[in-house]
Amino acid sequence: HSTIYRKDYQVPDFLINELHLDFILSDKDCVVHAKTVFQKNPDSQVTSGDLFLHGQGLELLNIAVDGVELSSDNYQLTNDGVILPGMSDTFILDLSTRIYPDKNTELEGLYRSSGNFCTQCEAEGFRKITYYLDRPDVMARFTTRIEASKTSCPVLLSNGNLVEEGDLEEGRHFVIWEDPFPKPSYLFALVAGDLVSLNDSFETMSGREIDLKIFVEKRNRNKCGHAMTSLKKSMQWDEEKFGLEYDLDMYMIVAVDDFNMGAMENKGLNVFNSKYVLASKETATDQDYLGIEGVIGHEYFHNWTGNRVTCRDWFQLSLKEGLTVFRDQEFSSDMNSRAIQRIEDVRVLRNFQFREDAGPMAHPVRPDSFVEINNFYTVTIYNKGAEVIRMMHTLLGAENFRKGMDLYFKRHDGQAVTCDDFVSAIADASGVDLEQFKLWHSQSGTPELQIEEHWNSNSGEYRLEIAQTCPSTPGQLQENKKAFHIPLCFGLLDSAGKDMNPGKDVLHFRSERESYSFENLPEKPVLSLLRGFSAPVKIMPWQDREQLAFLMANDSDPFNRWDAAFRLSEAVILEITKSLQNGESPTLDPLFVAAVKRILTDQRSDKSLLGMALILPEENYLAQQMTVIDPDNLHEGRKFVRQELCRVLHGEFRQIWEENCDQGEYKLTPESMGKRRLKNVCLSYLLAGNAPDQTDVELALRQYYDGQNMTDIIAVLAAISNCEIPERLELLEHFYEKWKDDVLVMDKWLTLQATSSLPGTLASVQELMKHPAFSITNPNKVRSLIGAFGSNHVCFHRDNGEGYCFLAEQILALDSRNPQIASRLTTPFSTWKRYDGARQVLMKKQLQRIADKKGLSGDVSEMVRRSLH
Ligand code: BAL
Ligand code: ZN
Repeated sequence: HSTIYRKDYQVPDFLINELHLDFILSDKDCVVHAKTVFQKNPDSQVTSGDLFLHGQGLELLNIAVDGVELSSDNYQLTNDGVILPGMSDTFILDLSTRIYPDKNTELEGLYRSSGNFCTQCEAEGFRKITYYLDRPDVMARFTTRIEASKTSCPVLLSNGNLVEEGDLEEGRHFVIWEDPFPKPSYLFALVAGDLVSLNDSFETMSGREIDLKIFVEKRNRNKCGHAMTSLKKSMQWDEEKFGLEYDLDMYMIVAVDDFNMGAMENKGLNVFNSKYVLASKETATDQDYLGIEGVIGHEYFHNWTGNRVTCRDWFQLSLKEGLTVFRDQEFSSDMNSRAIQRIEDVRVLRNFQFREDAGPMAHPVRPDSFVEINNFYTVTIYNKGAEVIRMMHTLLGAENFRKGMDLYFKRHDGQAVTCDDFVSAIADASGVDLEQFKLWHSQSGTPELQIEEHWNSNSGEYRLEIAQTCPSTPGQLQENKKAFHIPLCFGLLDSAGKDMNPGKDVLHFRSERESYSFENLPEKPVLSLLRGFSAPVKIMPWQDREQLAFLMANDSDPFNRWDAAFRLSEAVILEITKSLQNGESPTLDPLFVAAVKRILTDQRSDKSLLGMALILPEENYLAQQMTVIDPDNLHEGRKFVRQELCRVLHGEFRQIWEENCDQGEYKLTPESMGKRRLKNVCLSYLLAGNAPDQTDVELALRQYYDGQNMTDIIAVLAAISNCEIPERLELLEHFYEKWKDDVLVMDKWLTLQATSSLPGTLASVQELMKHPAFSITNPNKVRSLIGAFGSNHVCFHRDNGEGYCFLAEQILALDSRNPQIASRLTTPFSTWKRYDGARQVLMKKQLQRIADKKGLSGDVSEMVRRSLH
């Protein structure tokens, strides 16, 4: 498995104008004819005329150049493609290959899901369909003919517009699709099967009528309404916010159950994991509804940021992913609650991206090298990439940012470009200097800020000293890193909680150390720093608990009110954990209890925000804050805090639950979702103990059995899942019987059991591996059971090492079947050096065991080798 470097990029030697594909589908195989029109790239320096085409796992049937069939001495097959020597400047290549979609377990290329044919080509799946220049900077016009049996595949779809269809002999039929927009091969898609569609239409801002179709299996037809509504909202939003209109006559979405990713933005024909399409209030939670809206938006927004303007090479992946995540976050903020969206996005960043940045997989938003590109569809490329775009938005302001986007499309429509091209367009349109800012693309790691405050009560001068450092990351030493340009949104609060500095609210922090003075202040301010989380940085704790409690109650920035609660909880839990480690009996800080009580008695604020403020930081996050991670005491510490809060504030939790328990009709408004969130957080506190009050258990059972929507029902199961009481199994059994035929609901059932903190969890996960509700061939099931167990901090890290052994076994078993999914499962091992010596030995042993497997995939090999290095 070799490493590919960004610095080695070379333009392609040949370009492709047109590609005519013909798929002959049958139950046993698929024959693919590809007619490709090549021309020498005038920009290429290479003169030999040798052409290399990518190809993997293909059975080559024949190959002809300009109509003349080649004998096998005229080309050379290699492990990863074919070499055609001495080609002329223009020629037509005719290729036939045979592939076996039924045997494709990797779910990359052409495969079958529930009997239906579908494709996944990003990043390098097209080479599993035919020999081709499978790289994003080769953009061609595709025509796709598909033929298949009318009974098993009544629906035949590909990119673009349908231009012809008809019947053939022996019960077969064909279609021809033409995509007028040149595209890279990773955006190709084909779907063939027995599907029904929900149809609708959208009138664009220029008055064009677009047909919208969502294809699903017949039984799911009544669960597509929310996806369709989300699609129309996305189309409208992109017109209003960015002036971007849809460009084909039809927009199609297909939902399949077996999918490695969340969804895929193929031109005009998105293929989705059914998890991000199907919803009804009985089967989907509020979170699911929001997830669907976000992902539908994300794939739709790719039509401009990704498809019309694409990436030059895969090192530039964040060009389209960071930007498109930023766009979907903004869309969701406009559709729902901006503050809640921001909090959720920052939780993902802190829990997962900061952890990635601190471990062996740390890489810049624009990486310099990789072995397997599939390993680089990461939280860094996506979510930190989005933060980088968000910072540019902050630095420029909305109006200038829009000008920058307009210039980007004007310059680069129809091209394959780089992250630098994007920054240049933004800088040129706004006149803002972004040279230093570009370090966010090239330097990996999370910057750390140190804060010092100085107050002179005589002169009324408040001085803020800020220093930045960025720890060493693979290939980048701390001492060689340069200072980032960090936009710091902030406020200074007076003792009544009012902002003292309205107007001046962004500090441009650009050197290693800077000092900012504020004069003539009537009193010492309380600093609200990094409002809205204006940069993806870590601030070393510097405020005392009184200040945090004050910010929780008073900050005008809702994100920072929540963040103050988060930081206060973090400090409290880590302190309790330390006292447990020292064998002391812990006590809960009354200041913290009072702050939580204030939340519970706050009648004015947004309920969703109050609910959010009550959710304690996750163990996986808190672990990252410890010098040597101690999973057991951390778990006990966090549990102690929850139980103590429940004991001291029991009446308050009960009251809030009661006030919000009767909801009436299920609505997806921020208010309704907020009520459910607050009520269900309170429920989780009521059941925080191993053996909760029987009256609280009864109240939970009432919510479960009377529940009219999945949000409320799952909340009960989640809350009870850590209690050692018979009702836990009673509900799990009841839930299974009720929902066993719904695969997506069964995913939730698996996850509830895999994430329980009870000691028998690993044993029940092992039992569930044999259960009919589980299937090792389905990525959602693997993520829901095995992946969820890997994120169960206390159970995965049990000191007997059985969790490690189990996960390693599953990775090894999955490696040959589906390397992408196997590779994702390695994440919990990546932080092994952060644990105590005994656990390090146990984890390292399992990593080594995986690394030693003969024929290990490049995907898994890259992950374990980086970890072991
Ligand atoms: N491009 C892969 C799936 C997505 O990010 O939309
Ligand atoms: Zn994307």
